[in-house]
Amino acid sequence: MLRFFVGFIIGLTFATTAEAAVIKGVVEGGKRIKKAPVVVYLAEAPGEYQKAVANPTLDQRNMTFIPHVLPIQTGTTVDFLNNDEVKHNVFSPDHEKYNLGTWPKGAIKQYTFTKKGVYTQLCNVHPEMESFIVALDTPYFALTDQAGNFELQGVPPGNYTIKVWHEKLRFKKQQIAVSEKGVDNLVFKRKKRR
Ligand SMILES: [Cu+2]
Repeated sequence: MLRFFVGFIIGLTFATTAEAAVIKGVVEGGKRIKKAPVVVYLAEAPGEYQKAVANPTLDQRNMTFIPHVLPIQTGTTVDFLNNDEVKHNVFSPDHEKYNLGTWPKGAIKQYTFTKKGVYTQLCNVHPEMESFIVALDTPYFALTDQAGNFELQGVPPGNYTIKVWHEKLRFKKQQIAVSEKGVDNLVFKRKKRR
């Protein structure tokens, strides 16, 4: 009985590890990716996954939104924090559109993103301020580093459409088969202009 039980536990542990593959690759976007990172994500994935527990923060500091690109899972509430001595505003002209108002240093406003899509973040006090919140249907997304490298972790094996979002550049989506061993060296190339 004990042996059976130990075997069962080992089996469970193995099953858990086997369910989490890693997808690694690079987005070839050159210098533009240094300035603005790329979001790499699985458009759809089966099963139920946990919602994000902690609220990510979109900071307003030194007259800039930080981070410049914030990928989130739909259902996530984002904290908008003003860290500057001046008042900032936050509004988005995209999708259901919102204007969270204008508030002073140290104050936080919140918004919950229920629909997928790209939401441009703007400040009506400082027109040069701009950033992007990218709301996605799955928790499987990652930002590239400055060289364009990315790593999607905890992906269950299966067949997926993997996509890339950048504020200026366009890339071809890809169909991939993910095994327990994961995927290495996935390369995204820019779409050719017509
Ligand atoms: Cu501002």
